[in-house]
This record gives sequence, C-alpha cells and structure tokens, in this order.
Amino acid sequence: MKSSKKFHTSNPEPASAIDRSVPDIPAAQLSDEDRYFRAHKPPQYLDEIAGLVQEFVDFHAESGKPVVLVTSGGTTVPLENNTVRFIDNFSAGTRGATSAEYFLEAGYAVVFLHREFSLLPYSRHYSHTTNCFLDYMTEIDGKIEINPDYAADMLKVLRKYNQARESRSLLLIPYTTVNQYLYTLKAVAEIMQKLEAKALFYLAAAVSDFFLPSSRMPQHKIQSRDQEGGKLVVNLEQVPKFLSRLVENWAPGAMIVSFKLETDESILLSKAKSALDKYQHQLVIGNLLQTRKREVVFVTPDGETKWVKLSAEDAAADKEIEALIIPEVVRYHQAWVRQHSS
Ligand code: 9Z3
Repeated sequence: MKSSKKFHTSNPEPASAIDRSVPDIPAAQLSDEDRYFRAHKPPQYLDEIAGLVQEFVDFHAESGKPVVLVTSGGTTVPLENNTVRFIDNFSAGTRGATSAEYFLEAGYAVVFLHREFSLLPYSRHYSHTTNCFLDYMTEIDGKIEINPDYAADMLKVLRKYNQARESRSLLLIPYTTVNQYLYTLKAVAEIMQKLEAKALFYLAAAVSDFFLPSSRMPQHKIQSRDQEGGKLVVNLEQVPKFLSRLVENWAPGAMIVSFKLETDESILLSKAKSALDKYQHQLVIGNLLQTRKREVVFVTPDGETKWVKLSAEDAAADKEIEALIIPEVVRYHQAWVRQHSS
C-alpha cells in the first residue's frame, strides 16, 4: 500500500524530545458524573431498552415528528443490595403522566421514562383514584358493562389512548432506583441526539439528591442488633449533577426543560435562576410542593419570569394546570426548532 506522506507518529519530535520548559499538565480529572458511572453498574436490561428507544426514535425521525422525553415520578435510594429498605419521595408522577397526554395531543411522540407503578398517561384516570376499579363496572342482564355514570368520560380517554397506540406515539420505559434512572436517561438521550433540535427534554421526575454508593452498600438486610447504640445512621453522598452532562454531552442541540421544586417560596426564583446559570439550558419551571397543581413559574435565561396559574373557576372545574403548561412549552420548543433550522 502506498502512503501519501512519510512520517512516523511513534517517534518524539526531535525539537521537543528534550524540552523541559513545557509546564506539567495535571492528568485529566474525571468528572463526578464519570466517576459515578465507573463506580456503578448499568441495569442488566439497559441494552433491551436502548433497542426499543432506537426503534421508536428512528420511526419518528423519519416522519419528522418532534419527540419529547418526559421523566416522571420519584427515584428510590436502596440501602441494601438485596433491597428490603429504601428511601423514597412523595412524587406520584401526576405532573409527568398528565403532561405526556397533553404532549401527545400537541402532536409529539413521547418517551415516558417513569417510576414503575407510578401514574401512567391515560390509565391515570382510573388507576390511583379513591374509587375501586370495580366501581367503573356494573352488571346488566348477567353481563359486566361499563357503569353508565362513567362511560362518556371513559370513551374520551379510550379514544385518545387508542390514537396514541395506533400512531405508535407513546413508549413507556420504567425505572425504580436512582441508578436505573441515571443510566436510562443517559442511554435515551444519546439515542435522541439524532433528532437534534426536534428533541425536547421535560424533566419532571423527582430525582433524589442523595444516594448510598454501591461501594458502601451492605449485601444483605441491615440487622438492628448490629447497630451501634441501637441507632441506624445512614451516611449518604450527593448524586452528581447530571444536568450539565445532559446539556453538554448527551443531548447537545435538544431543548431542555427542568423543574425546580421548593417548599419555601422565598427561594424558588433564585434557585431556578441559578439552575439556568449553572447548567446553561433553556427553561426552568419552578413549582412549590404546596401549590404545584395550581401554579408554576417559567424562568428563562434572559431573566424573564412568568407565572402560569389556574383561575379559581378553572380549578373548581377540575381543569389541569398541564393544559396551560404544555402549550407554553411547545411554543418555546417551536421557536427553538425554527432558530436551529435556519
Ligand atoms: C417537579 O418539580 C415536579 O413538578 C413534581 C411533580 C415532582 C413536583 P407529582 O409527581 O409532582 O405530580 O406529585 N419535578 C422536579 C423535582 C426535582 O427534583 N428537581 C430537581 C431540583 O429541584 C432538578 S432536576 O433540584
């Protein structure tokens, strides 16, 4: 084979071979995120999920449909390898499941990355209510039928559900632990890269800020008799901030919306703004635990803040705040797509 140039990469250049004036550069430091992925194993089923997501993304990329990744529900933090005990949080996945339905209505394909057994789009109307599911049925002439009191509403939900299924627009991907969540988020984001600006990330999951590293995780159930002074002391570490990895490496080109949850109103806006400064993404939606179903605040990098609230009449009529949030997010995303396609 003929080489176009004669050079050898294995020999040091004579001019610099003995040059001692070059300053010492410290060995490349691993980021907290990289360290995390080196120290924690991926879930065994990850390749299978990646295959499903790849197929879904390829299918919608062809038609040019925008694709949103909606994350939803809380993450668990196991305290034992064979997990009997874990730390959890309040999130039921209402925001995520409800938002997914409005995104589907707005013409998006939705990858729904959710805590297993939390609320799901469409079935949420029936799964976690105080009614027993049997209340939705009745017996007429020895046959089981839908209770006529609920039939009209159920038909509307059924039609939307079937529409999402037939158009193959909804992909359900479960997680339980914070480790599963992080690995799956990374894998899905990397697959969605090919969608460029048409990819939207809507991060509504309540992800734990603290976890127990696997290096310190006991194999078996913690025994109360082994605890000093009879007390269980749990020493947790901070989950690395993955949002910057998502923005810079996993999903460059996508529009990223994160949620900021607080319980103290006086710090909500400043925390939302500092998240935008730190991670350099496009939109933070702030909400308070106490009022999250009635009002949220949109915070953008230009410092603009905009409250979105349900009116008293809307709230009384059981309107959902996501009916106001999603059209607003879609407007931002459409502007993002326009801006990146010219
Ligand atoms: C949210 O703020 C969601 O809106 C809720 C929804 C979790 C409050 P539900 O599931 O509740 O409808 O009951 N999600 C993000 C919470 C979060 O952990 N955000 C991180 C933070 O605040 C940043 S990604 O630091």
